[in-house]
Amino acid sequence: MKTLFQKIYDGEIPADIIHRDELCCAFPDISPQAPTHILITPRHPIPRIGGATSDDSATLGHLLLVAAEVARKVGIEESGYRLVINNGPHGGETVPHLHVHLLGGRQLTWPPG
Ligand code: DGP
Repeated sequence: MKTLFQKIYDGEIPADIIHRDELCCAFPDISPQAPTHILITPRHPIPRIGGATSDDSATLGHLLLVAAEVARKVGIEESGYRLVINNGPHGGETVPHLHVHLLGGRQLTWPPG
């Protein structure tokens, strides 16, 4: 069965795709926590970063490079941004298909809540 984010990659659930390639896609989060809040997610589901293996190395590296490329594309490179991966219940993970949150467009605080 396809995950939610596989359905978005395949166009079965609508999203404004900002970037798509053979390994991943990027689209706005449905519940934005910042003026810019974009998810970058692999085409093939890795449930969470804690379950990734060395076979996923290239995909994981690619996700980070695409996140930086998308940040440039949407114009938050200069002002700054944050990349987040939530893992497990205490980490705030709600969708069990690995994704990188790209957050920006406002001053982000530290530590995160
Ligand atoms: P996390 O809590 O880290 O697992 O992040 C999951 C994110 O996915 C959450 O910020 C909301 C977002 N989300 C959930 N359902 C949808 C959807 O159908 N479309 C989009 N664009 N985002 C979704």
